[in-house]
Amino acid sequence: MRRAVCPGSFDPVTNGHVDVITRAAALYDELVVAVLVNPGKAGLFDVDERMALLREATSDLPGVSVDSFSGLLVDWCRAHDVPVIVKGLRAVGDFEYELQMAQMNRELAGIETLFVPTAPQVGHLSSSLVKQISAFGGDVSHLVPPAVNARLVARRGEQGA
Ligand code: COD
Repeated sequence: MRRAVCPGSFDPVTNGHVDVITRAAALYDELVVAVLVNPGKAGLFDVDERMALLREATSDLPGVSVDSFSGLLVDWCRAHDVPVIVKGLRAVGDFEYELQMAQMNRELAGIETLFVPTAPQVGHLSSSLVKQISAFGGDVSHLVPPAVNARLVARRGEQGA
């Protein structure tokens, strides 16, 4: 059984994340999408909501499940017997930091990292840009899964924007 994890903040999940998850899911029998619980950084959506949106966005992908983790990713990998981390690579800027983390995660626990190069049509996408555009009333429906777009629009309404 080949198993891997796609970790991230996913605040919220974008079409760029879905692309990487979809392609990783085709390579492994089981793929866990793991959301970082970061007590030092409040996101727009809490972890339960991020997980619910991820479940909705990946519901048609066989072998994909959603979990959360706190602390070191390699500790989660060891505890769940998952030997591979899959990351998406957007630009050279991503690469330097991602390479450093990949090397450190291998040194810490022998966990390998597989990089999936972004699809050109979603390479410019990030959760932060999506949140910024949406906060100022821009349309992000073509950048995120439908449930995420609905939540972002509802959030804007709740905040009276
Ligand atoms: N196209 C392709 N890939 C994309 C796109 C896109 N448009 N957008 C995002 N991605 C990829 C990212 O490259 C990343 O691989 C993944 O999707 C998740 O992205 P984010 O932005 O939601 O998540 P990050 O980058 O904030 O997540 C960072 C981690 C949580 C993975 C990392 O900080 C971590 O592992 N933290 C736990 C502590 C730890 O173990 N640290 C490492 C010590 S060596």
